[in-house]
Amino acid sequence: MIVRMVFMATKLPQVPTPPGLPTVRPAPPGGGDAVVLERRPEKVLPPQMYQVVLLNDDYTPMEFVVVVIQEFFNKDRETATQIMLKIHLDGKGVCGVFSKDVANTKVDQVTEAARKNGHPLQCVCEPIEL
Ligand code: TYC
Repeated sequence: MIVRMVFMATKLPQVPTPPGLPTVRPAPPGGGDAVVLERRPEKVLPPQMYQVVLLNDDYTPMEFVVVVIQEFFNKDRETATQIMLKIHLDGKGVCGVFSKDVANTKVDQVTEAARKNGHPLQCVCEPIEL
């Protein structure tokens, strides 16, 4: 005698629905085979961005800071000088805003250039408030 087992799905597959697409739910009692499509609101946030900041100190030459800002943050000489003077007067200044990876790379590049040249210049990145 051949026994044949037949399996039938009794539940809808529980697959997470991407944001913005309707969620498929089983019909309410008495609804037969019908399904209910439920719209979920779109909630995609923009990526967190980071500002790269230079800190003032008493030893790094102004000229070196201006060149760093020009070379690593693609600013013209005039803008770089204004940013350097702001840092010198206020203690810190933003040189650019980037995604997390790019911001961390800028910090590493600036720090390496400063140490190679014997300067204590500090460069950090901070998440931007949304
Ligand atoms: N304060 C430094 C000086 O007088 C210049 C300086 C500016 C250093 C900006 C660091 O991030 C800095 N030589």
